[in-house]
Formats: sequence, structure tokens, C-alpha cells
Amino acid sequence: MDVISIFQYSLVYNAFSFSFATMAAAALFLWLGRSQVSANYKTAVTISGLVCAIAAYHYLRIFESWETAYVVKNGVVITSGFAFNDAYRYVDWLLTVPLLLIELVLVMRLTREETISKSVRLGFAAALMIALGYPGEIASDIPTRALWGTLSAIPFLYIVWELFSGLGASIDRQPESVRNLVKKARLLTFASWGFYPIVYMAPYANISGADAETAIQIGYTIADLVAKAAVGVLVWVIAVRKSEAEALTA
Ligand SMILES: *C/C=C(C)/C=C/C=C(C)/C=C/C1=C(C)CCCC1(C)C
Repeated sequence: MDVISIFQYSLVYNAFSFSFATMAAAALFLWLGRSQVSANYKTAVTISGLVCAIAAYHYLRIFESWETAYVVKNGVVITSGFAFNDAYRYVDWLLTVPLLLIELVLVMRLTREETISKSVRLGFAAALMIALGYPGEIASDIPTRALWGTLSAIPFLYIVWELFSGLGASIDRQPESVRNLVKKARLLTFASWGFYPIVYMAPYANISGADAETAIQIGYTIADLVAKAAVGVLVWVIAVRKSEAEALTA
């Protein structure tokens, strides 16, 4: 059926390999950098590292699955008969998206009850969003994809609204030295999270099998790198600055 070009095959192959290395490096960096933040922020930084470690593992599996799904023969790519497994990505999200939300809630530094209730509500909404998106992701026709995608967008909009209002309110309570960084973290989060549903809609744009597959894999990979590794490192910088500011006023 859909024969993928050697260029598309290599592009995705290299993107997965690069992502594995970046996620693994970010996890190590965050865990080692944990000693530079005060006790208040250690959990947030530990979780950031965990998100990148889980993603690194899944990128390794996604990479292997991509490699086994195709055979390169005389410069032509043919399918091997083993299907590429998209489920790794969704299982990864099922674990990492609630963790990322908890990381952001921790950065807001709310009361204990608020932290727990917000984490539970957001975690549940995230699981629902991903579970509803999966049947659409593996569907072969556009109407089915659109139906599940629309259902998945309902919990997605709820999450965006909760985060936007919650992070917005917490920005006013931040010390001067990190206010801009928290705004950047919020912007990066919204830009990357908003990118996933756009990538999901790639097949609507009348592009064929291999082109759509390449666009989706590259798109999700870029979004993952920003949402997990870049935001994770930014959260760490914010934690270091806040630890310094709090040590001065203590
Ligand atoms: C590290 C992974 C992250 C932050 C993944 C986030 C994923 C989303 C925000 C996905 C959203 C989707 C929709 C809003 C509708 C279509 C289906 C999804 C699952 C792609």
C-alpha cells in the first residue's frame, strides 16, 4: 500500500533517535540538578526528570518499532509486515501528561488541598483526553478520526482553561526575578500542547498515507521535545531562581 520514501523513512528514523538522546540527557540533567534547588521544589524537579525518562524509554521502543516496520532494499523502502506501533506514544502520554500537569500544579505552590484536588481533576481529564484520542489516531477514515478527536478536545479545553487561570493567578504571586520565566513556561506549554491537536488534524488536509504518517510522527516528536525537555529545564531554572530568592528573604 503506502510506500514511504527513503527520505521520509530516514527523517522519522533520525527524529526518533535524536529524541531518545535528548529525553535521556534531559532526565539525567534534571535529576543531577535536583541538588541545586531547595526542598520546596525537589518534587517538581524529580517529576520533570521522570517525565523525560519515561519518554526516553518510549522513544527507544518507538524507534525500534519504526525500524522493524520497514525494510530498505536497494534504496527503496518496503513494509516488513510488522505494523508500526502507535500505542507506545499513547501509553507514554497516559503516564507523562498527568505527571506534567502535577509538575505545573506544584510550581503554582497552592495549599495542600488545592494541590491534591487540582491534580486529581487534571489527571482524570488528561487520561480521558488521551483515551478518547486513541481510537481516532488508529482509525483509517477521516470521519472516525474527527469524531474521536472532537470528543478528546472537550477534556483538552478544560485542562487548558484550568492551567491558564491557575498559572495566571500564580504569576502575580511570584518573585520579580522569575515572573518572566513563569510566563515563558506557560507560553511554551500552551504552544506545545496546542500543537498536538493540530498535528492530529494533518490527515484532514488531503495528504496521503506516507506524507500524513511522516507529518504526524515529526509533529508529535517536536511537540514532545518542547513540552517535556524544554519545559522541564525551564521549570528547573525557575526552581533554582526561586530557591535563591527565598534563601535571601529567609
Ligand atoms: C508529553 C506529551 C504531551 C504533553 C501530550 C499532549 C497531548 C495532547 C494535548 C493531545 C491532544 C489531543 C487532542 C486535543 C485531540 C486529538 C487527539 C489528541 C490526543 C492528539
